[in-house]
Amino acid sequence: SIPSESRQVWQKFGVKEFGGKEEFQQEFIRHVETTLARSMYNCDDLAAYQAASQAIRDRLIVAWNKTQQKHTTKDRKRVYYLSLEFLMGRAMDNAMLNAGIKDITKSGVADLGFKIEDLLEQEPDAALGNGGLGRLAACFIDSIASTNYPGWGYGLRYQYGIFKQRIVDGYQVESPDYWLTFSNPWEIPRYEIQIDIMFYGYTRKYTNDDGKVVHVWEGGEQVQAVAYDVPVPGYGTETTNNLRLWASKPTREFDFEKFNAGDYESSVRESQKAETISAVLYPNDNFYSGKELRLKQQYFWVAASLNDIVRRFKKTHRPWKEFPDQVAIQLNDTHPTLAVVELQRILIDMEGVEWDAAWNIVTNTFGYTNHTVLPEALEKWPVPLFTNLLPRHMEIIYEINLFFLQKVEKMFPKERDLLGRVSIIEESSPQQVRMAYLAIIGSHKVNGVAELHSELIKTTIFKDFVTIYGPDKFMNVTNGITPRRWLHQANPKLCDLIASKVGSYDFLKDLNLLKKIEPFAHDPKFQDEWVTIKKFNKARLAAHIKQSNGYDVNVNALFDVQVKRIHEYKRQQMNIFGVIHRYLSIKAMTEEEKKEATPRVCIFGGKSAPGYYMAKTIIKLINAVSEVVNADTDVGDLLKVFFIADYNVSKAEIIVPASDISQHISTAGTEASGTSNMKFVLNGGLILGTVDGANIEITREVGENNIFLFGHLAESVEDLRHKHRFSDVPLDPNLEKVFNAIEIGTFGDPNIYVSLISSVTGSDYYLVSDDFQSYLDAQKLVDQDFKNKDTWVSRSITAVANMGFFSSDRAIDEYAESIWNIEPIAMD
Ligand code: H53
Repeated sequence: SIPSESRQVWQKFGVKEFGGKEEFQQEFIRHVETTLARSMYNCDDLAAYQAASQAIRDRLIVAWNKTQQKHTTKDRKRVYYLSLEFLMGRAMDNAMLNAGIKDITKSGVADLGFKIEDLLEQEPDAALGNGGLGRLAACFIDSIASTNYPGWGYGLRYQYGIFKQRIVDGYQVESPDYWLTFSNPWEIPRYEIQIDIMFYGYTRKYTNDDGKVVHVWEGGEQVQAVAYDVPVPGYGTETTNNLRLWASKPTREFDFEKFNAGDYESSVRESQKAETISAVLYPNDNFYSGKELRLKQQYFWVAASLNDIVRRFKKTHRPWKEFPDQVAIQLNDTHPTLAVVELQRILIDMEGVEWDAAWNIVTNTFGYTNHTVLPEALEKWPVPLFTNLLPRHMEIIYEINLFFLQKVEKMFPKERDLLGRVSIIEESSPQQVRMAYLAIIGSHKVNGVAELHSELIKTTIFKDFVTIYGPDKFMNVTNGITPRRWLHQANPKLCDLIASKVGSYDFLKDLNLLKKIEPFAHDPKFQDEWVTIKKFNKARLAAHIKQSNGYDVNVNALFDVQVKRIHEYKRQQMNIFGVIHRYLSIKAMTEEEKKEATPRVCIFGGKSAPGYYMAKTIIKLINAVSEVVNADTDVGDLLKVFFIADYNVSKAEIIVPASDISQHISTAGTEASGTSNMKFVLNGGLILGTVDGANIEITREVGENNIFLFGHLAESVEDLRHKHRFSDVPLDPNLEKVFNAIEIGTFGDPNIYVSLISSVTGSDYYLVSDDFQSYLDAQKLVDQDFKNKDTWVSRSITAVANMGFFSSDRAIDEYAESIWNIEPIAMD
């Protein structure tokens, strides 16, 4: 370290955070002229965005350094959030807001000849996630920083994020998302942090001089993990946490021999193979696909992260048993479950800790969040594949399983089937490693993400584990969203209006303060302003639709939105069948009836997994209906249908504030929580939804008059499915009309939709027919209620006023208190 006599010089010239506009401008120009080697004569929007983000980034780094120093000297327990996805979206606007420099940068760039909005548009989304799970991780790290908790995120630095979606001839076409073309100003490469990671090889054991059996894993392939740090600034605090993303590189010695022998090509090929590990995000949401490269990604990321965490702990020279007092690790779904095994391996094989003591440390360190009950999403790795890639880990899993099953047998000696049911190894052919069971056994707490979901996991997929561990190990933490991005950034005008009544912007930190607008729900002036802002947001979306889909839309129509990943369980098919039903009804209307009808704009958006045939067919149908309906002059303004291509975080920021109604209509019991439901209501839209996931708690908070619920309840789903399987359930008559229209070719070649229709006329696993009438009834109510403008707007205001509970700050406080046992560290 630096000798004390030199420190003065360091301190004298230490970089300070810029405070005012001029300092920002100075930094901006310095970056244009030096970092980018340009000048005022060739500085376009892209260069200006880059210079501005460099200046802002420098400021974040100063705060980041202070925070990390503070956290290190305070020496308190930290949380590490392990997530294979962080769906961050754009960083610049968020960084300006959280750092409190939005106004100075805005007017700063204006003086220099730029519009801040144009610069913000230059930034590509950091789209390192698929959907809800990845976006939740992004909201959570924002909240961890904003509430001053010491915490890091660990993930993978994919070179390709979620694919870009285009619509060609009504079909989804994917193209790669190479988001790093112009380099990424928001990351700090840490080339000095390199960690060797091994795959394959073999295990061997021997007895050492002390008579102890030692296990070694050797002879495998090595790759290197390099760290890239992304500063995560908290809102209204100096706390700036870290998101560390790992990239894979070939090791220095990589195929040195081949290279030396002149076999350059195959040497280079091998080294490229190392880089593919972190190259691309798997594009499945809520679906497990057992690819070896995916397991490699998981181990690569988990091993690098644990090596890093352990190294940091060892610097404190504490005894191992204190590890859980310093470190909490949260497993975001089962993707990082290998961390349980890797920590046990480090402790017993590398650090010489006894098995039981090590296992105690492990289980006290980890918490596991389950995000789904869908069977097709649960990870199960084939034992042969696993054994080949990670032979030592497989041995350790067998041991963990053995000790666990011995314990269960002792507790329930008469329950012969129980052991097979809870075993980590499924006795199929080939055998499979059940990752969720491993995560439960390796953690001290298991949580679901909304009340219904947390009850469901206790009574269905993890029932036996509740019997074994008792109910206290299982809990609920209802998801939340960050009001910084999903209110301030997406809807600045609404934010200003709310602030005028709350008296400050403090609701961005304490969302319960929204309650203060409730008294104005019936205030005509406030209502007027509320409606004007909604119109403004609808016009903004209309402009986007004009640009992307080429149509003018009527901003006075009811904007009805369903944007999320396309999945049968989310039932976009039910929505589009409902749209067809509406279309047929309009076609049958008299002119008089048409005058009474409520005009609608139905907006869809979302990506399908590239290999998901049924989801792709649903997208095709939406586009086919859109084409027919929008061109039908009989219909006019009464109905318009749009599919907005390439739905992502930045588009959500435009779409969400513009909705009057958004649809969250999953089959009851299938959507663990949903988080876009929260975003829409927070922005003054009402929900049309099923009694599922967080819709239930939203209803509790905003009141059942302020939400449109319909459909069967989760408790009836099994019975209904049973009926479909074992008897002839008649198809809903309105749905039958819809299917007839499709089958006679109203929307083009009916052959395309045969399997989609028979998925409903057959077993109807997602109960589309069972819920269809109830769905249409709810839609009818929406049409009627929307005509009564005064009540509609007061419901919208009341709903927003009661959304405080859904801040991710609240969710993080609950995790911190009941799972992580960590406390905030104030930055004074
Ligand atoms: O996680 C969200 C939930 C949502 C759930 C989603 C999710 C994924 O996006 C991917 C995999 C998975 O197991 C779950 O579907 O209901 O809101 C965050 O908890």
